[in-house]
Amino acid sequence: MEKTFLMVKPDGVQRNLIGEITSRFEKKGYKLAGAKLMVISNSLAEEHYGEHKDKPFFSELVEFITSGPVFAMVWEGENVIAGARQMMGATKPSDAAPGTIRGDFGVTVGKNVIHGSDSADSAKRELELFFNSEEILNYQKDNLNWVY
Ligand code: RTP
Ligand code: MG
Repeated sequence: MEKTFLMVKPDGVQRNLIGEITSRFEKKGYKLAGAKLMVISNSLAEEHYGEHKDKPFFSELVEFITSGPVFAMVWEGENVIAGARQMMGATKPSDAAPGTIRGDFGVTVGKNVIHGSDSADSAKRELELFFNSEEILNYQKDNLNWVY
């Protein structure tokens, strides 16, 4: 089954949104396969956001994402990579539709509450960066028979 990497950013953790956000993905019918509260090191942040290293906001982005705990998660489901991106909403909260996470909880682009992998390649890369294979669990959830 497809997997993606999602992360409640430091602003979402501070604003008590871990429960709200995980609840949305659970209710959708995706399966949580791994999760941890962690502080991202500078080198991990620079690697994770490497595609943006030449952008003017890069240093601000690294500073923000390392500024406090994040809640890193592995979610599993059919088309979960694209589906989770839809549930997150547009990068800029001002463009994000109501009903999406960024649309409902974000105000500025710099503090937009959640990260999600944007393609199969980035999901694979980011999952390997953040999780060991033992931290990604393979287990049965019988209620998923009512999703699929
Ligand atoms: P993310 O990687 O965090 O899930 O966000 P995304 O795919 O929706 O957006 P991306 O283009 O990958 O940008 C990564 C993060 O950089 C910050 N950003 N700031 N100041 C700016 O114009 C600007 N543009 C992007 C955002 O926090 C964005 O989530
Ligand atoms: Mg991105």
